[in-house]
Amino acid sequence: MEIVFQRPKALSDVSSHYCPGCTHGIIHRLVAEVLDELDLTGKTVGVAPVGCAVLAYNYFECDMAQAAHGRAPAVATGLKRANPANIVFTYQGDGDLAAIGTAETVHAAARGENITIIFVNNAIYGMTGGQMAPTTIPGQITQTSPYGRDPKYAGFPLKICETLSTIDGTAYAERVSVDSVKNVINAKKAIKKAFEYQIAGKGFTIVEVLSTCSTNWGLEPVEALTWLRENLIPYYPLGVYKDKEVF
Ligand SMILES: Cc1ncc(C[n+]2csc(CCOP(=O)(O)OP(=O)(O)O)c2C)c(N)n1
Ligand code: SF4
Repeated sequence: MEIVFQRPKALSDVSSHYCPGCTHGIIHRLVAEVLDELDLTGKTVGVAPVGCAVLAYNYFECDMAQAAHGRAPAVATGLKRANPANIVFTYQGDGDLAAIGTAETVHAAARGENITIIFVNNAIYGMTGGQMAPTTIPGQITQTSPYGRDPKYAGFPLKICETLSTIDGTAYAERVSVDSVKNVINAKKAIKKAFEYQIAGKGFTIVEVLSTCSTNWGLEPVEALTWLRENLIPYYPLGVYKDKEVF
C-alpha cells in the first residue's frame, strides 16, 4: 500500500506537551519535514528557547542545545562558528526573542551570522501564563493588560521582520502564518528557503511564524485560528521583508 502520510524522520516519535490545538506542533513538523527533505538531520544543531518550546530538544532528531532566556542567537553563533559545517537553527517564542533577547537577535543579524531563526509569534507569553509580550497587539487582553494593551502606557508592539530587514547582515526575513492549509504550505516553503540560504552561506535568516496560544488567548483552537487571521495578520502582514537575492 502506498504511504501517503507519516511522521518526518527528524521528528521524534513521542507525544508533545503542547496544549491541544497549539500551532507549535505544526511548526515543529514543518521544520522536521525540511530537515528530512534537505537531508540535514545528521549535521544540524537546534537551539531551544525558554517558553513553551523549551522542550523542543525532546522533539527533534538532531543535536540540540538549550539556551537561557533570549540567548539562543548567541548560543547558535558559538555553535556555528565552532564548526561552520553545522547547520544551526534556533526555535524561539516572541517573549524569548523580542523581549529579553532583543539585543541578541539584532546583533546576530548585524553580524550576518549564518544561522536560521524560527521565530514563533503568538503575541503573548505562553508558558508563564499569558502576560503581555512585546508583540501583543493594541487592544489585546492579556493577564497583564486586562483592559487591552494601551500603547499610551505599554508602548507599541515590535515588528521583528520589518526591523531586522533594515540590517545589512540579514539575508532573508519572511513572515508566514499557520492558520490555513495554504499558509502552512507557504510557511514550509519559507522555512526551507531559510535553510537553503544558510547552506549557501548567505547570512542571517529568520522566518517569523504567526502562531496561536488558544490556552492563554482563552479561545477554542479553531476560534484561535480565526482570531489569528482576523487580528494578527492585519497587524503583522505576511510576506518577504528581506531577500538579498532579490532586493
Ligand atoms: C530571565 C528570565 N526572565 C523570565 C523568565 C520566565 N519566562 C520563562 S518562559 C517566559 C515566556 C516565554 O514566552 P514566549 O517566548 O512568548 O514563548 P511561548 O511560551 O509563548 O511559546 C518567561 C517570561 C525566565 N525563564 N528567565
Ligand atoms: S500555553 Fe499557549 S503557546 Fe504554550 S503550548 Fe499552550 S497553547 Fe501553545
